[in-house]
Amino acid sequence: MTYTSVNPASFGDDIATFQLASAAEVVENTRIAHDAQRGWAAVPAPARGRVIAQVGRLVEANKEALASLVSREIGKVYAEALGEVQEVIDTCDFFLGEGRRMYGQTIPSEMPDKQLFTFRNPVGSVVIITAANFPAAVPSWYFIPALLTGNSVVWKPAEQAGAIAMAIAELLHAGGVPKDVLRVVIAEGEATFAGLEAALDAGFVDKIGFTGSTAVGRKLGELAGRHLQSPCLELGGKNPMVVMPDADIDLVIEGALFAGFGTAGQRCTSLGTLWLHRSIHDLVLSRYTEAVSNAAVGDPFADVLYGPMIDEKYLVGHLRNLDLIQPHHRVLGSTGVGQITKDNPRAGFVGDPMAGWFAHPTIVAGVRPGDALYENETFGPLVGVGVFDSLDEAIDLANGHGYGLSSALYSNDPTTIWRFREGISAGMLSINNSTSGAEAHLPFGGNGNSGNGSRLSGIWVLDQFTRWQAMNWDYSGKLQKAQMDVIDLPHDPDFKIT
Ligand code: UN1
Repeated sequence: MTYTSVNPASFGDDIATFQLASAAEVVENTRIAHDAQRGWAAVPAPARGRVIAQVGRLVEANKEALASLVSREIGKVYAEALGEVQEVIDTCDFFLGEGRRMYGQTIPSEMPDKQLFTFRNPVGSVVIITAANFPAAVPSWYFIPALLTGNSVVWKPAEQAGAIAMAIAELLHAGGVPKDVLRVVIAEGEATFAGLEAALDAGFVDKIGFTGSTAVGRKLGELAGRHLQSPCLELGGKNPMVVMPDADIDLVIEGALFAGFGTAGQRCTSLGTLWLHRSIHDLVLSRYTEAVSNAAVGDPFADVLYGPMIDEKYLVGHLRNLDLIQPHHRVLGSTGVGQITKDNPRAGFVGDPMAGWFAHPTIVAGVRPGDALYENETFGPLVGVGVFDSLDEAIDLANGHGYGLSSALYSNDPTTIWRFREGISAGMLSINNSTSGAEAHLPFGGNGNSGNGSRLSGIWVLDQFTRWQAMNWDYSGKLQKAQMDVIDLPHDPDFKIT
């Protein structure tokens, strides 16, 4: 079976055709990577760090080419695609030095002539499964630290982004990562799952990393759990943005526009619901509606807020979410709802709407708990708007759906900011900034329906791809027994100052 990825903004522009791997081929790839892992782990970590440095420089030298492939294959606006590639470079830059750190500790023993140590060991062979919306940056959050710490990697990218994955694999191999240590396998979900299950049974996989939907994350979590493994799961979000009466409204509009509709809302960090204090609700809603109505949508290589949906499947998902709109809601933000076509046009559209999978931006006002739109991630150009009266209520609304990835607060009051920080259940919060756009060296990840508490990026991801090993070294020449050969120095427990 083959799959052809097609430019979602320009039908007829076929990007690449791939042979889809069977479950058996998935297993075979994990076997090869598993067999190669020990050799890779034997390369000194600073030398692996140099490979990461070489990869970073190659990605930098190919930045425009890779970004334009990202724009062509998944329709991401070119300026954002450049940012996405920059995130790969930043990740390489962060980890190239980690090869010379990867610190362990020396710890005093409770006994004489004995010393204690810790070491970080690679977990082994890793399978990573990534989504189409961040086809370069998010995978690099996995494979760069995984490779640096001595793991081998089998990467299953989304098939919609297959050419991007192939290009990145070539850059990794050109940078010095051995071919058996980093393997790309393109397969459908079912074959991937079946292959992964068999590979785990065969002992070829030591860790699963997954970025994608909460539903698939649950299945992978169950599978990993049966093998006593803790996967790295980065799942959906219903990211709230809370606007207090003292907020800078210009900043709110700019932030909510980018957070809600940048990348056509197809980020796991995209704005889900904009919560407005009652005293400013009508003003902000009308200004937001105006900004969204006037935003340019269309050709991702033009100066637009967003381009097409990643592919037809994502557009269909968005159309299905529009069915969740209820009679008590108000729909705003465009000259139509649903797919942008000749007959359902978007004022000011840039390019030919019939050439791609484009969707109108949709604001749904009047969202409240109990609505399907309150509870479900929508992953498309749809933003809910709701109202609150107090900060405590806003925090409850922001947490109440059970997702906990990203969040934002617009306020300049320190007490409000600290109360929000303490109360919000999300793994990430932005103050006076978009819910999206996390920097590549802060811990990235969520809680509740958004993940199992694992964190990517920065020093925190090291705990995903290494395991602590504890060593004790006794050079006393006799068997000293911990907790039994206790050293008691003489003391006087009844002593009092007279
Ligand atoms: C994602 O959508 O899976 O914080 C990741 C951001 C990006 C990453 C998003 N740096 O919006």
